[in-house]
Amino acid sequence: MESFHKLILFLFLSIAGIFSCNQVKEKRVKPNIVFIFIDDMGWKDVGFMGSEYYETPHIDQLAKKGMVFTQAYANAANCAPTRACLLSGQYSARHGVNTVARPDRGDPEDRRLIPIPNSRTVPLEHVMISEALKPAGYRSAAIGKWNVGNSPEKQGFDLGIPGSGFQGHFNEEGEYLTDHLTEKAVKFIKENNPQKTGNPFFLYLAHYAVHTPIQAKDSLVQKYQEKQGTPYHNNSTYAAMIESVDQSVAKINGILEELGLVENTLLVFFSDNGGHGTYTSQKPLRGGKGMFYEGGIREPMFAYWPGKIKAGTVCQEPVIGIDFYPTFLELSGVEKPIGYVLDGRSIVPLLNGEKTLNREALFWHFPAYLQSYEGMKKESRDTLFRSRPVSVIRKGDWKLLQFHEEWVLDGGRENLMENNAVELYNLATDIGETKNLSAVETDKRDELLDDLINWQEEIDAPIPSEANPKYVAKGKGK
Ligand SMILES: [Ca+2]
Repeated sequence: MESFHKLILFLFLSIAGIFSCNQVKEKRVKPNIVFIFIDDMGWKDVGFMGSEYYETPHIDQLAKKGMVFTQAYANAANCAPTRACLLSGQYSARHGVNTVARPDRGDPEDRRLIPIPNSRTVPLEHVMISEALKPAGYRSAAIGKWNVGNSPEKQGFDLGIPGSGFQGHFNEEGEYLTDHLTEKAVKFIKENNPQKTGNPFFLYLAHYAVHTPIQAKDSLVQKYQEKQGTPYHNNSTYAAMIESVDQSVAKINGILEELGLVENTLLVFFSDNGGHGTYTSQKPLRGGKGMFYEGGIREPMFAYWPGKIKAGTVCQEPVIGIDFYPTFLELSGVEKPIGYVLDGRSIVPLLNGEKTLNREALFWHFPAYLQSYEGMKKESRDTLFRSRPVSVIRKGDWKLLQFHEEWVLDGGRENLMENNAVELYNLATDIGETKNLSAVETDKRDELLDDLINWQEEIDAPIPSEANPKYVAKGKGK
């Protein structure tokens, strides 16, 4: 009799075990995704990347309990294209959002080429990540800055909450935009708690911080006014803006903890381009927002998912904004939309502890002009522009920049030793891009150039090639 009871108990426990295992499995197949996207935050603008002035204790804590990426790249050096690429999973050449607003910034007399017309909108036929996640039942919200035309709702988000009613970072009631968006995000998480809805959620929280205008809450600014800055970080208002971002991350993680969701939620922290050179510095990287040197495109990033991503890990593999789309698809178990091209790679193997994706190369293409401004002139290629039309390849430790003005107008490949059309850097030994090796490492230069030109042809990247009749040769401000 006793053994019969034991048998029944054993069977009961087995069935319960199988059931609960399946539940765990089922849950893990479709994790919640929280993507926290900061605007214009530079590579060194957080404690976990080494700032000794800005204070980001909550961000640092999560970074430490997750995986830090030291070579995470934005797809562009400014807002709109980087967002368009990330949300569509495609390089700029496919959707045409190459820059912010006009492609012909700066003085017409200083531009040697006619830039490629820019699109301000990702066309609706491009399937954004929010749409692609729908078959897996995701409830999704885009909260904050959008910047890619149409509306989030037209691109598959269930909810879009812009930062309307704010002039700069405050509204008439004195509410601070970062706090406002955080509250909306917390509300979304509460209302879409999968334990109640049965559906996972995808939160795309795109802060307007720490973009200009540099404005912060007085209560935080004072603390930094009293604190000794460093040669590179010393703007008290900018520091206070960053601290508000830190508080936002703390609140988002706080609600996930309160609701018991952290173990089934991937939280990613990322920025859209380099920091603004007037207010912060990416040193030892060269340059900042608007440039295709590392300071303009390398971003602070961590991924946090307790129990899934090993705590205290650092990933040095280069990753890029277009990788999030296939990453989220893989985690949610959804197939890529039929016939849709994705240019990125899933970083799930990296999150699982693998060291490399064995990817051939990363690319950037910028067929436009971005004028310079005070604070950035020292580190750009010339003092008039942060960027002139340029294409870039990163392959292994090497990075090559191809400057289209010299390429198109000064004899291209045949004249490389004289025309200064390419720059080549070894990032392993020269992270600050100080030594142009294009005239020395000619084999490596040619290899990267071949790859870059092949890629341009494959993706049909539009190359500015028409000389600007308004151009006046008066030196390039070098
Ligand atoms: Ca930006």
